[in-house]
Amino acid sequence: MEEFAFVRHNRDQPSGSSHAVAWRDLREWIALVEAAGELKRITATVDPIEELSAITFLVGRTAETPALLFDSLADDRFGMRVLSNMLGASKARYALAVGLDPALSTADMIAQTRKIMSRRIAPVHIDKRDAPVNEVLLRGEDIDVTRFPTPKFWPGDGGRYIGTGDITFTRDPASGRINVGVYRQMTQGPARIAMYCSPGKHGRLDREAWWGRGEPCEVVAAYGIDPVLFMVGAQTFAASESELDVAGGLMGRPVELTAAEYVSLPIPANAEIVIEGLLHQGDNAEEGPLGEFTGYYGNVRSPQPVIEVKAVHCRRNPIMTAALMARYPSCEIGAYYAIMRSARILDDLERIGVPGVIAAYAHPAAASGWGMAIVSLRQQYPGHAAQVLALTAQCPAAAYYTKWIIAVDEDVDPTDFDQVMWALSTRCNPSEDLDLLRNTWSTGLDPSQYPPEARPYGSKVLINACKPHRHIKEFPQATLLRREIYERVKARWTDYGFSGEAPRLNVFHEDK
Ligand SMILES: Cc1cc2nc3c(=O)[nH]c(=O)nc-3n(C[C@H](O)[C@H](O)[C@H](O)COP(=O)(O)O)c2cc1C
Ligand SMILES: [Mn+2]
Repeated sequence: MEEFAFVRHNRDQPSGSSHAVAWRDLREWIALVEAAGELKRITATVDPIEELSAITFLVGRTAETPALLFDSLADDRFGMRVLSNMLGASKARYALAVGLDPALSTADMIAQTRKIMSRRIAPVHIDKRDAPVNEVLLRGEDIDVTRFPTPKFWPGDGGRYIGTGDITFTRDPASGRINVGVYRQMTQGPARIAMYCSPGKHGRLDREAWWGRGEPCEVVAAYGIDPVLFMVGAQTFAASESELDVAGGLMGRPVELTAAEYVSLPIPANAEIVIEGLLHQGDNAEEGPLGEFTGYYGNVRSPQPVIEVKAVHCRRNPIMTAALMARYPSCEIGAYYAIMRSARILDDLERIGVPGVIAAYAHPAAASGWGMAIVSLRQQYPGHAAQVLALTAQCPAAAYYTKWIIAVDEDVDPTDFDQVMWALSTRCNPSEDLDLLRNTWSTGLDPSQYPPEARPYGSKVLINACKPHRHIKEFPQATLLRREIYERVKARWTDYGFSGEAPRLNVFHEDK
């Protein structure tokens, strides 16, 4: 296929570790997910204004949701394509992006993610002439980003959003660290794009540091990008750390960068669409609202800094990556986000040193993994569950937004909602087992509080759904199968006339 045929001189040998992922760029990853039956190509001409997002939303309501590649967009003079639902609710596409086995259970994927997310591999620089992103280069009068078939997602959105499934590079002027963040960007004019970066985000801290020196802030943004750079761009790492090194670690090989035309920042060499530009202090434009991951319109329209676009790089027939923000499971922030956030909660609890923690899950249906965290533990001493609840509630990975923190025993799998409901309904006595934390770290995007000014302060409920420790010895036995009987039934499964394999069990009856 022509679109997968671009070959660069030095791209055959994966450098770095032997765990390198089986793709080089977005196109190779698309080929991989297509071979796995995880891609749907839409050849009918689709309007990027509300129709593309409507299709993405509706496809995302069903259980198996493929990534969607829109080949033909109305009024497109650029031969552009749009990829939506890149990762979404699919654990398989996440696995294919980071080189894990798509058949792993969610709990095993979280455990594997902890390993690969702790690796760091620094990026490498390749020659401009070898960078696929330089197939097309536009400067000066030739730049007109309003010609791109950029989506408008929801009826109440403030405009067309070129940047949703994006990444943005900024540099800390003091340390030189390059940050990668996913920040929404609304098209304003041929060479003007407004960017919303909320307080405390590293892109915003970098911008303020440059302005503090009286200089404009250089920006590089990619609007068609591979899934790993997109995923790490949307995770919070230490302000001093570059997400480029984390992306290298996840891929098992370095991110490839190349020199830009105008700014001193590098650009991602294998991206589909990249802009270079400057943020000038005081140059603002009205931005927002945008339908958000909460399933509501978030911030009101407000003036936000504008990127003055100095250069556009793209591949021929570039693929824009567009992230629909909506209620789960139609939201781009889905399985991958839940897995990564859960991995980081477990990392935090391990660092603190609390014993007995088995597993954790931040289910994506809870406002894209932000609303709830469930942790399982093997209770070892009085107050153990209360300790795990309090530490989970305020550990860096879980503190933001999370309203519901639930502790369950080791026989309950936090990734299985049916089991969690069972524990809540049989081991939790609300008058004894609920505690509240008030004035906690939250966000203006949580619509549940009034007046809206109160919203940055949240509250949390700690729910102990473990067996009551005081009565743990006399607590009734759960009805479980005897292991020998289970093994026998499993071995004879097809003799009974059932197809496939017997369901997996990992807890069994023990004689008291
Ligand atoms: C699709 C998507 C859109 C996002 N939009 C924004 C945004 O407009 N502004 C913002 O501050 N954060 C946004 N985020 C969250 C940030 O990407 C996230 O907080 C990330 O940690 C920011 O990087 P930083 O920690 O290096 O600042 C978005 C995340 C995703 C996945
Ligand atoms: Mn960062």
